[in-house]
Amino acid sequence: AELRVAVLGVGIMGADHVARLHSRVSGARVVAVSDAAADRAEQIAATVPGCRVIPDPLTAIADPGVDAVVVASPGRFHQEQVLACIAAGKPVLCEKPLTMDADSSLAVVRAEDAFAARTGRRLVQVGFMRRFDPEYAQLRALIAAGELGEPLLVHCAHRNATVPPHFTSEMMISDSVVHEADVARFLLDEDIAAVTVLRPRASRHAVPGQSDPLLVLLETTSGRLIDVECFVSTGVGYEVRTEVVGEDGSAMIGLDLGLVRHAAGGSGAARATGIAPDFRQRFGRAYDIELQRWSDAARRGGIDGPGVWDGYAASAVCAAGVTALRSGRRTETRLVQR
Ligand code: ISE
Repeated sequence: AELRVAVLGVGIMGADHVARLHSRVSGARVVAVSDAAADRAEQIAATVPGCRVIPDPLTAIADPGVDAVVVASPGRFHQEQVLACIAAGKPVLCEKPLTMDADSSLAVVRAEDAFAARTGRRLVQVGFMRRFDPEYAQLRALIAAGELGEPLLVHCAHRNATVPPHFTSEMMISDSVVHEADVARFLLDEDIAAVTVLRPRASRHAVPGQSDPLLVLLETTSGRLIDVECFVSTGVGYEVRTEVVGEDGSAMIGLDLGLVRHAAGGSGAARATGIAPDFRQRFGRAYDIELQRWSDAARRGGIDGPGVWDGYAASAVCAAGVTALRSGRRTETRLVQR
């Protein structure tokens, strides 16, 4: 039978997932949407025949006509909504971050562990879509096959053209660098032990009072280093690059072929240089693969991708990152024993 999906939160990402589930994912149907903005919910529901608006997200989760849930609401609502999905025994794809801090992520880990102990099934997948991007998968396979020798360093650039005016430097860590926190764990198969954040001179395009760009240094448990340039007001486009440097070679993904210089100046420049305007284009294929695999797994009652532990580990890195940002000091990550 078709998977009947409720999408909670239909902002940029949620609306994109509704369109994806409707037109590109097979075996799934969006039957309900929910959003704090009623007019937005109506507008998105109208794009899918038979899709209802259920204003209260917890009512949508409990609805007997809903088999599985996509959580794309603002991060502060994730914990309550994901816990409700676990209580209802419904598979959920939760956009990153899993929750707003490490303790609340750990609470979700424990709730899902209890469910898994009873049923043998995992219910919560976290929306780290880069794991489904063919280039990232290729890079991981290259490392795993030993083709680069021992990986030693990872250089990352994470740039957005613009972010909304409420986007703080803390959010640069917890909403943006959270992806690199997961990518580092995914590529290197180990945890992040410490975080340091440097604040270079701010761009004049930075949200007033915020430090943009940031330079974030992640240290893995075995002593590998990952540097992340996070710059969210470049005016150029969406640039996400990752280069792994190993003992026997290096490999880089996310390059726009044939380009040397990227000038600011709006969409024209971005289009001329082949840079994606935002994550929906750059990771469109990754999202399609992610949602198809999630939906196939959800029809069998489970998940197929990064789970709550990955969400918790990333939350713990971001918590250390926010402390490091505020204090200017190297901050160790605190993870409970798995
Ligand atoms: C956004 O929430 C994302 O997840 C994007 O991938 C990231 O590039 C952006 O900085 C975030 O705001």
